[in-house]
Amino acid sequence: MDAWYSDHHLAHHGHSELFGGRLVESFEQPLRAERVLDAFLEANLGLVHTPPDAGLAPILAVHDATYVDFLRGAWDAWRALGRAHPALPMAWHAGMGLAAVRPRHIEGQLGYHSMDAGCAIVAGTWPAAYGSAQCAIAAATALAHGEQPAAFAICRPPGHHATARAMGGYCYLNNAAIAAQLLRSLGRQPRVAVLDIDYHHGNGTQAIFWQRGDVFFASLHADPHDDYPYFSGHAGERGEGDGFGATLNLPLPAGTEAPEYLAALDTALDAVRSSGCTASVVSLGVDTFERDPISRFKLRGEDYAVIGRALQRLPRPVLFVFEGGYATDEIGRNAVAVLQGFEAPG
Ligand code: OKP
Ligand code: ZN
Repeated sequence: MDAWYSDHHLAHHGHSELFGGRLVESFEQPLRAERVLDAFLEANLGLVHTPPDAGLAPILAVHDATYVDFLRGAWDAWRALGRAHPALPMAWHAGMGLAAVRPRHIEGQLGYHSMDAGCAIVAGTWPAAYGSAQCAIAAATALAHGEQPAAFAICRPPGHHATARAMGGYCYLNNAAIAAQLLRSLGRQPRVAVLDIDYHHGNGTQAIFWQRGDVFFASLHADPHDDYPYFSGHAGERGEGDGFGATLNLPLPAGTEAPEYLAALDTALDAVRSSGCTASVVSLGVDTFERDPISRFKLRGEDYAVIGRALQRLPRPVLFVFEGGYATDEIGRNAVAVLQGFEAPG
């Protein structure tokens, strides 16, 4: 399978996050995508393409125009206050019990358009998020044209926490949702599955397709009672309206190891297979790894090829979209092991 990679992500760096009560250098680093690219090239799995610029239209098919305008202009508005350090939100409307009116001030807009203090904005953030989405768009376009049965979008920053109008959890644009939407429209797929195997619940993807029956969302993740994103991903969340039954959440406890993980993955794959989907997007996070610095599952390096093999059951074409994973020494190897397992003879 071929991969899509944009070096615009390199300019999104030097940002901090609020972590354990301290402002620390973000765990979400440029090195992450570099490691994944290196491992993909080393494994000789296929070509690496730079995505062409497909414009804003596929992004606006998922995200609100006001949110996209905010992302594009946030750094300049922040700079206009005389600030040269990264922008971070610090006030949110949760719990005020009022329909939030979008503030005029950039500080208010940062809170209005975010769910946490994990998404700093620097000069290179918009170009990086845009380039990351373009990787998913180009890979989905290649699949829609029937060129290949599978593709890999080496996205950075990641996307699955971003909703139609809010950033969060290092995510600005929801690359997986944009790709799924594009497969629906461009690829004329009647029903598309998004399988999210990042350690964290893909709240953004879930929210975007919550009321839609044409995109089936299944996710394996840390139980939100105990882990980020805390307010989304419980087993009882199943979608609404036309989307009722098209969301499947399989929360797992801290300390989860391969046997329980693979059993849950089988449950998710059974559901995807009976959902009538004819194409799949995998939100591929490898922060389920035992040595991941911010996560608490216990998967080992050798488990990732087994996961990839299990993913052979997904309806094709299959688009892998890179999400999380913070053990920089191993994320490349682990992510690529999933792809190798997927491509291994059945
Ligand atoms: C993004 B992705 C845990 C702090 C969590 C945000 C994590 C965002 C993960 N103590 N901070 O899903 O990998
Ligand atoms: Zn994650």
